[in-house]
Amino acid sequence: MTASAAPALAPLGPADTGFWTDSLAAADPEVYAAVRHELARQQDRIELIASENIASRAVLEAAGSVFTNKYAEGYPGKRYYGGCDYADVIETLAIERARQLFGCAFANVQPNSGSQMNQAVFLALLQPGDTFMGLDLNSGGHLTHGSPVNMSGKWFNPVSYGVRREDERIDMDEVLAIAKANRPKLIIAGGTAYSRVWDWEGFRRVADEVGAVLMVDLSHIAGLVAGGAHPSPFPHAHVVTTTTHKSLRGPRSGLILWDDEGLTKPINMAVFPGLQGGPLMHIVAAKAVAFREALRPEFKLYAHAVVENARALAASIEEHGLRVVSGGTDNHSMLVDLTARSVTGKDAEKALDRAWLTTNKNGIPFDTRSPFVTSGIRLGTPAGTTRGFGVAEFRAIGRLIAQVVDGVATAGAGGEGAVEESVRAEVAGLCARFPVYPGM
Ligand code: DSN
Repeated sequence: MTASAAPALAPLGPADTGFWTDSLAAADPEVYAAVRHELARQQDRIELIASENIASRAVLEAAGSVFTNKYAEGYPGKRYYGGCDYADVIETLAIERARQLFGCAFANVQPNSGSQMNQAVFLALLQPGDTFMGLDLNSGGHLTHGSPVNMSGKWFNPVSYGVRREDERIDMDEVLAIAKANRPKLIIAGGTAYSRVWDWEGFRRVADEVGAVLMVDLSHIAGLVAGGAHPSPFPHAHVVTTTTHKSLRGPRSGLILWDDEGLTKPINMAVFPGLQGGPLMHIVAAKAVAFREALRPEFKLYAHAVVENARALAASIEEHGLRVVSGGTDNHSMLVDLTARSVTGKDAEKALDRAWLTTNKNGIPFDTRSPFVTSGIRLGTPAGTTRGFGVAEFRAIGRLIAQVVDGVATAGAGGEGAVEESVRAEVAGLCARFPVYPGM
């Protein structure tokens, strides 16, 4: 195209474009509309996905702050960019608060996500091809703990432990036997769908027995540990990774914690420059805010309420005839086995969605169905507890879930419209009584 044929462009500049002044609504009505709809979805439906929560307005504000604009490669006091004064302030606050919250000596607050925090530990402590152990995905593990489709399973040599068939709990004797047979360099404890108390001390004994590093992926239960509602992995774990947006109720992100100074250089070097470039400083700011919130005494009450509510939900589900894997829960989450109802996780998730109960289909231990179909659903109480639901509300939610699932069992995948409509009305009533982001 010749210069003379170029279309006339409006001059770029604040006065003409509204660059500095336009709200999202004015600048981009389509994205704005989707954000409003998402807000309404969170306000009007009950969130039961065990890995989700409802962050405070302060966390959202920090995550949407001008730190979005800042490059701060490096670490506080040692950056590769100028102008990092305030980036240093927030990163130092986040580190100090994380250390205080989890009672450990060191923290790296830069991992952008759960996957990257785990990759960073692998990069710091393993060589490609090294053997490591993790909980099998089908027993409640995580993709990054050795799934064959994940980098952890492609570039390393994963060996899995599972749960016992009889009681669907981890068998520490089996963990020891597998470790002895395979001599892993690293053992991961922690998962995404295991609802019982983790025996950190037992895992450390196994790790010591075979000379392995013990890594705890605390993601799901970090908030419970921070609030004293689940035993802490310290001093047993050599390194702890955790996302910050699940029971911890912060922004979507990752965090690495450890005690031994000898791990500091390898871990920090692995996060930057090994794996990541500039940290997301707006998210680091939001992490600092979330950690401050979690240090408050109210957070202990929250963490204990999450567990009490999960127990009430599990009991209600069982009273209404559905089976909870392992017979109950000690934490924030549970798997519901739908096999006896001949309902798949996929159909149940869809029916519950129609009734405004948001869940996810999930494989159960020894599931014979594919991960896209599954025989179960996973439920969690962190988000509902944040909005103020207590035992009575979660008992009611257990009844509503059973009604919807029974509708699918009776009428097929399409469910029973009338049942789903009446459940939706009850959900609307509960949501109205416990508002989320009022006035937003
Ligand atoms: N996808 C998350 C979960 O739902 O548990 C874990 O990364």
